Amino acid sequence: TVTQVTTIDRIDTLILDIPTIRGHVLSMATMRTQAAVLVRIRFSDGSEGLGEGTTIGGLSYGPESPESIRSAIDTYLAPALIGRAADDVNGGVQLMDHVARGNRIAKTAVEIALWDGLGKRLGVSVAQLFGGAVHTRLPVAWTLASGNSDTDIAEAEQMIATGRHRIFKLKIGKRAVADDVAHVARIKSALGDAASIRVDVNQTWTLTEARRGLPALQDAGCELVEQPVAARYLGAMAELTRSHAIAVMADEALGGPEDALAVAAKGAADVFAVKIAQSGGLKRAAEVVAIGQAAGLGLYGGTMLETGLSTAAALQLFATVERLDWGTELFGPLLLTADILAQPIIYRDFHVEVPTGPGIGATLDPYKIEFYRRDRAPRIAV
Ligand code: MUC
Ligand code: MG
Repeated sequence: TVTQVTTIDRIDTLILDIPTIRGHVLSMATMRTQAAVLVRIRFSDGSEGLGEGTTIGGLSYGPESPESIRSAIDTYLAPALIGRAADDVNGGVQLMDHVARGNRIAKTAVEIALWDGLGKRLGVSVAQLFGGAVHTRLPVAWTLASGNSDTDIAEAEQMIATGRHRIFKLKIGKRAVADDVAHVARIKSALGDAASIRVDVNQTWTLTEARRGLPALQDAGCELVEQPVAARYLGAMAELTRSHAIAVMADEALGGPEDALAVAAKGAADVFAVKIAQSGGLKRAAEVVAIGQAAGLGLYGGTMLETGLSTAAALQLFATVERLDWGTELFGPLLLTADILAQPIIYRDFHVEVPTGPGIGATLDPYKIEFYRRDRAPRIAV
């Protein structure tokens, strides 16, 4: 008998534009919509795998845009993968690294679809493929970024009252350091011990500003500062990590395991914000986690503000991690006006639940995809 090897038959991509529930004011951009690149892989046995790649604020966050993610997949990654053995995810990841440098978000979207397909064919979750989940749910933070302190306080109070979130990340770095610190102090004193307050500067401060900012944030009751200075200033990050009790978290500095090793070796952070997309996929993110663990650093499950699809994928991996001391921020679907999953991710009791079911545990709502796809046909004939 001849056993037929299942192969990768087709890889399709599309971009969805989904409005956010409010303006999301970051130091580098204000988001009013999120663009998600969806990947669907069809395999020769009829099975399918889904993946997603997003960035933040178009090109303002990093070197990949939704359009570049899509074109890297369509033009380079997909043609290299078509016809290959479906189950050989590691071989596929290695091949993508061979045919394209960088382009981590594009690779992530494809890799997730490969894992999803493999899990579905085997009837197991992706967490199972990574050795098994050790958590069924994880703590989940919310980002306060309306641009207004009073609005942020009201939003946080509602989140606490409804049992949704009690960990808050404040986006700062747009205004003068003293103004930002005053904003953080106001929010912390309004919420008190009911909330954990952290900030993300998204690389905006100079070292001089950070030297003033960190102790002031600490005095205001803020527990952690994420990426206070530019990602490439590891020396500055190391000084800040060494000099202040407030935790310093690396985010943009972590483009995969090689960066993770450099940050750890230089003592340039107390905590890793592990993002599957920034790492270059689930496997690379697992390697970033391993380096953080080996270095004795804290871990945090980061987001690129994905829809439920890649949020589900991230949950599959983070569910396998022994300790995420700083929790997660996998709230992406909640920032969007529409959930594209047939069964939305569940947020309850200050936690996000790890989806069960084969693969990444997510199924799309076809009507939402049709509605939000960028290239949809006009609804009304003109
Ligand atoms: C970032 O830099 O961490 C994650 C949450 C959020 O609100 O924005 C992001 C990006
Ligand atoms: Mg960040």
